[in-house]
Amino acid sequence: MAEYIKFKVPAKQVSETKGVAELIEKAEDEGVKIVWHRFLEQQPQCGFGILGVCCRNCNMGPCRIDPFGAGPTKGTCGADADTIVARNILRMIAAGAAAHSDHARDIVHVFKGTATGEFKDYKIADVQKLMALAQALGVETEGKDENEIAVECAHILEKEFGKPDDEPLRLLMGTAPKKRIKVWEKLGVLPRAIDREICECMHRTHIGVDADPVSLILHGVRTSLGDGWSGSMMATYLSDILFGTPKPIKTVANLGVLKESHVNIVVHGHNPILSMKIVEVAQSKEMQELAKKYGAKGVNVVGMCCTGNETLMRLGVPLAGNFLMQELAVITGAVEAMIVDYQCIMPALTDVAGCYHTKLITTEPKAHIPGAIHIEFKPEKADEIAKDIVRIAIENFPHRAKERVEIPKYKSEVVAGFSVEAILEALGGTLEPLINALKDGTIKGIAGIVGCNNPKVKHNHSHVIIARELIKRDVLVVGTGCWGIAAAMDGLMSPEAAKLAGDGLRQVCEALGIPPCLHMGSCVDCSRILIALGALADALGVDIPDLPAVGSAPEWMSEKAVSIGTYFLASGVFTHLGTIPPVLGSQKVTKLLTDDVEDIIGGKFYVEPDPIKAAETLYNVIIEKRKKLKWPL
Ligand code: SF4
Ligand code: MSK
Repeated sequence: MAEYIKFKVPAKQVSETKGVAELIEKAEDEGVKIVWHRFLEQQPQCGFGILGVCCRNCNMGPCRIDPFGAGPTKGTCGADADTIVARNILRMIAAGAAAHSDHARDIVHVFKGTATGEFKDYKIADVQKLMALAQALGVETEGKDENEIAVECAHILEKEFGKPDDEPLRLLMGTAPKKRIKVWEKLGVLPRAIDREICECMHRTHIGVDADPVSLILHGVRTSLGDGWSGSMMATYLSDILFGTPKPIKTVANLGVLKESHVNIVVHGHNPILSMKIVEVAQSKEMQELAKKYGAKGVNVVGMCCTGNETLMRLGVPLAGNFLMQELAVITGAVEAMIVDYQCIMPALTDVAGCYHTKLITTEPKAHIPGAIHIEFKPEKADEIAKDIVRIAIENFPHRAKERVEIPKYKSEVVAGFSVEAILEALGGTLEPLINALKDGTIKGIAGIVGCNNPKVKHNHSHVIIARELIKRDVLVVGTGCWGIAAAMDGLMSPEAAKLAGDGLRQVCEALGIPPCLHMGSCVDCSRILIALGALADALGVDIPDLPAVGSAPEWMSEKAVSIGTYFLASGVFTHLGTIPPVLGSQKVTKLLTDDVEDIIGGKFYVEPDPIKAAETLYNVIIEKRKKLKWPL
């Protein structure tokens, strides 16, 4: 139903990505509100919230602290700005770590059921990766078949969530570099169990428990480590075991991947368990033939956000866009069904889908959206459910209003699929060539760029500017999440983009036939970046903070990004944030996170909204690290 749009969006200015402006204009012409309109309606946003100084952790509140000291300096219970800001950040970390780790729990469930034979629609696709997992967990493999090994691994991983002892997480201990583990041990932040640390975040931030900002933030570090080195890590390992470890694969990205002649299905969310099945079923002869019966030329599945990254990395499924583009896909008028699992799915999608013929199908018991069709996913019936869903999409094709279809023509070539294993293979099976290129300065350093979109900043602008500026300076860029999609749509993930790199990086990329920006996967696959950094540090005999490596989340918005940023920092990485976190209401917390923490843990946050300045600083940090290693500049 058409809505009154009070504030028009300056469509040509809000995005770096081709095709976005024309669809925003289409939305306005058709009276459909999308994220940018709702964001404008929210202005001005609450200053207390922006500074992180509001608290509603109990019903004596809500309380807010006057940042200028003219009003109250303490909440009703006596909590000051430092306590409130630290508590709020800790709750963000808890939510982010919970999202990643609960995603992991779902995959452990399917992995275990596959190994025991309960879930017949899945199989162990990568035995080598299973063996690597067994080794990391200390599982004896001699004389056992792969299913026995998998069941043993699954039992250990299940316990990672809630084991009652104080032993550190097994997967972290088996994958993190020893030097890092020592630092965390000394600080007392080795995580014991994933759920326990998350639960303790909630306990500590309840009224009248932990009031010390340092102690609160340190527990945030502990919780985030449980996410990065165990929760997210196991999601990556198990997805690789079940669906194959990604290898370089060619495809295309941007809204132009939708096809006017086909039934279009968008898979959106984060978990690959159902989406991989949707792709498999949609490509079957049966479904392609059925589509023809309904007047289409076939079925076209495309990806959105991190579910899109998962199907991209392993099957080369084209990417339709990233976080801020989910509604735009529907606005093309060419999407028969959007199938969602969880995380980063805007509830507004039902309103937008209601303006077109698109069916929004939710599939997860923990993610319902009013107005959507809910078809609950069950791993024991994966193929059957996937078929039902694809059939609904096909049967919806005749309802498409052809005169309202407008698909932007843009799409860019992408080579994605750069797991650590794939990078090693491209290097000839050893890190040696990369280490030599780093040491002699052919490549100056490595930057991991990750994270979301945020309507507070120009869509995909900082993502691509920082990447372009860094590759120009011979910094190899790797990354995940919505950054990966932004870079893909900008053409930075095609081998031809090597010409945009400095001479050194260009030579390396051309010799190996790889792009200067490497797509490493979805949000949970930030764990791949951790593994790569750990392996490099070990090979050089140094610790991660010594490496000429930096991190950046230029347009982050989600609580998961707070957890990711924190475990990057805790892993010793200088980490840039391009949108401002809600900490400025406390000088103490701000200083702790952007300065003091570096001395104790090796990494810190650096906040800079300007992408050019940020890229310069990131490069300078790399140069400083090179100086300390006595490597040529
Ligand atoms: Fe206010 Fe303290 Fe309750 Fe927070 S916990 S709402 S600061 S009284
Ligand atoms: S999808 S968490 S908007 S990266 Fe992983 Fe994108 Fe951020 Fe969601």
